[in-house]
Amino acid sequence: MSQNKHAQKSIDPASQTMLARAEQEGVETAWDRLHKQEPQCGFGMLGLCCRNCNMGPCRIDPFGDGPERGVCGANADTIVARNLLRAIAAGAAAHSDHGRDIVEALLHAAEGKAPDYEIKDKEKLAALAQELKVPREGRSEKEIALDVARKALDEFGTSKGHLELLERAPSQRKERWGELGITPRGIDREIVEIMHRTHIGVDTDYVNLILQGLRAAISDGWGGSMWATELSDVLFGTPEPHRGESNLGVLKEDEVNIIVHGHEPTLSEMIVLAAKDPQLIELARAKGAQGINLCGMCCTGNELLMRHDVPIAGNFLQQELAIITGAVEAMIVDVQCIMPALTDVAGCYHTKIISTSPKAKFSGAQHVAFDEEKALEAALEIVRIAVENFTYRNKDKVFIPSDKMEFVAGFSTEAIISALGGSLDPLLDAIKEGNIKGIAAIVGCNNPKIKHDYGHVALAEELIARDILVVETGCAAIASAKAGLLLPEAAAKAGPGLKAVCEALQIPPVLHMGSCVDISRILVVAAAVAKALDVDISALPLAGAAPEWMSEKAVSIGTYVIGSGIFTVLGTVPPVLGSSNVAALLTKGADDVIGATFAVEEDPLKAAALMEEHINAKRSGLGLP
Ligand code: BF8
Repeated sequence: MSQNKHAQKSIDPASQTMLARAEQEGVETAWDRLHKQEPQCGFGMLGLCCRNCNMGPCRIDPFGDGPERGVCGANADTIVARNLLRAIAAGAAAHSDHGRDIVEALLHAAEGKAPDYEIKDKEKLAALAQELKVPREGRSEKEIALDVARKALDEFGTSKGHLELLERAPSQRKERWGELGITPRGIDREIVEIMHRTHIGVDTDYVNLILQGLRAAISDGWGGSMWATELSDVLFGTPEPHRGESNLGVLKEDEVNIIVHGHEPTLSEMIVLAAKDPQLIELARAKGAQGINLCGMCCTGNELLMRHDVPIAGNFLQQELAIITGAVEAMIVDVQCIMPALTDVAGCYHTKIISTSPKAKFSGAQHVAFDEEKALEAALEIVRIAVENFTYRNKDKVFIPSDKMEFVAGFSTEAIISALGGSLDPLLDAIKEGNIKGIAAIVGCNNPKIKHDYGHVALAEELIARDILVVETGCAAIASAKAGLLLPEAAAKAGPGLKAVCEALQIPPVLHMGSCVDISRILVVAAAVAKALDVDISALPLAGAAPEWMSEKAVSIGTYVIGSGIFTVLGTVPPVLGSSNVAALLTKGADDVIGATFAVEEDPLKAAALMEEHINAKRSGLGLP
C-alpha cells in the first residue's frame, strides 16, 4: 500500500497507514474535507467578516477597493477584535464549563448524591482547604469537601470581585492585572461581558475589547481550567509518573476495543471501573473476545493515562482513523473535539458512537445519559453495549497498524517537585547554571493545515537539543508520546546540559503534564518559580507554543498564557491579519502592556529559534549566563 502521499499529511506511521486504508475503503477524513473547502474564505481567514447582527453579514475589503466599514460603521479593527473576543469567550466557556462539572461532581459526592465518586487525594483536599481558608479542625472529610466545592462553585459568579486562585500568581503579575483593570471578577461574568461588548453597538475600541479578552482568558487559565485540574486530582488522584503505550497499535485484534474520547474524567473514570467488571469480561469471552481493551483518545485519553494504566490510541486527527481499523466496538464520547463526522465514518463499520452528555448529542449516535447519581450503572450499560457489539465485528475489515510506542507520563506539579527531591530548587539551580536554558510549553491541537504531529515533534526535538526543557499537554503531548520523546531514553536527543539533568533525575526531556485544562499546572509551576526568584512571570526564561492549534479553547489558552506574561508562538495563523492595528497590538504592543506577545511561525525549527532567543533575552534580564 503506497503511503508516500500520506507522508505529506502526517509524520506518524500509523496515521499514514490508516490514511492509505481510508482511501482504499473510500472513507472520507478531515484531510479530504479540508481539500474540498479550499480555497478557504479570505474574509474569514483575515477575521474581516461580521455576522453579529442582521444588517449584515458584512465584510471589509482588505485591499481598500471595497467597503471599509460594515452597515453599522464598524471598521476592520473593531470587527477583527470582536471576532477574536468571541473565540476567546467560547474557549474559556468550554474549559470553564468542564471545570464546573468537576466542581459539581465533588459537591454531589460530598452531599452523598454521587455515591460512585470518592475523594482519592485527601492530602490535596486538605491543602486546598487550607488555601481557601476552609476550617478543618474537628470536621469530617465530607464537610470539608462540601465547603471546598461550594467555594469553587462561587468562583463562577462570585460577588467578591476577584478569583481566589489568582492569589497563586506572583504579586508583580497581580499588580499588573490590577493596573490594567483586567483582574477577573468571576468566570461566567467575563464570558458574558464579552458577549455583551461584542453585540451590535457596544464596545468598538479594539484595545478596550482586547483587554476584556485578556480578562476572560485569565479567568479560564487561573479559574475554570485550574479548578478542573485541582478538583480532578482531589476526586481521581494526583498523577504520578508511570509507563504506558500510545498510538493505534494499542488496539487489539482479539479483544473488545473501547475508546473513550472527549474531555471529562467524570465519565472516563467510571468507564475504567466498568471495563474491569468481571461479568462484562466474562460476557466478552462468551462473545469470542479475549477481554476488554479500554483506550483513550484526545484529552480524556490524557486524563486517563495520567492516572491509570490505560493506553492512548491517538490525538485529534486520529479519531476517524481509529474507527477505520474496523476493530473498535464503541467510541464513547462526552464533550469537545469530537468530530461530527464520526457517525458517518462509524456507519461504514460496526462501531457504535455512544454520546453521554446532554450538552453534546450527535445525529446517528446512540445516546446513553451519563448521570452522576448512577454513574457506575450508566458506565456498565455503556460497556455492555460495546461488548455485545463485538458479535457484529467484520473480521475481514479489521486492519490495525502495528505502530505503538511506550511513554512515561503523569508529571503533575506535585510529581515534578517529588522527582526533584521535594523542592523546585534543583530545577532553579539547573536554570541558573545554564544546564537548562529555560522551559518551553508546547500545547494544543492537530490541524490538517499542518502536517500532523510534525509541528509538535519537530519543535520539541529542536528545543531539547537546545537545552530547553519541554513541558506538554493535550494533543501535543500525545504527539510526543507516539514519537518516543516522553521516555527517559529520549534524553539522548537533548543537548548536553539537559541530557545530564534528565539522566540524573531519570526523567524524560519532554514532560507530559496532562490534558488541556492542565495547562493550569504549568501556570502553577511558573508562578512558584517566579515567587522563588521574586520576579514577575514575564521575567522568567519561559516560552509557550501551539504549533498545530485549531480550537477556540486554544485561542483562550494562548491569550491567558500571554496574559500571564509568557511569550507564545502560534504555528497556524489566527484570523486577525485583517486589522494591522490588532495584529501589531498582539505581536508587539502587548509587551509593554502585559509583558508578553504572540508570534506566528509555521516552521517549527524557526519557532524554536524564536523561543530560544526569547529565553536567552530573559536570562540576560535576570543576570544569568
Ligand atoms: O482540549 S489539544 S484538539 S483534545 S482542544 Fe482538542 Fe486541541 Fe486536542 Fe484537548 Ni485541547
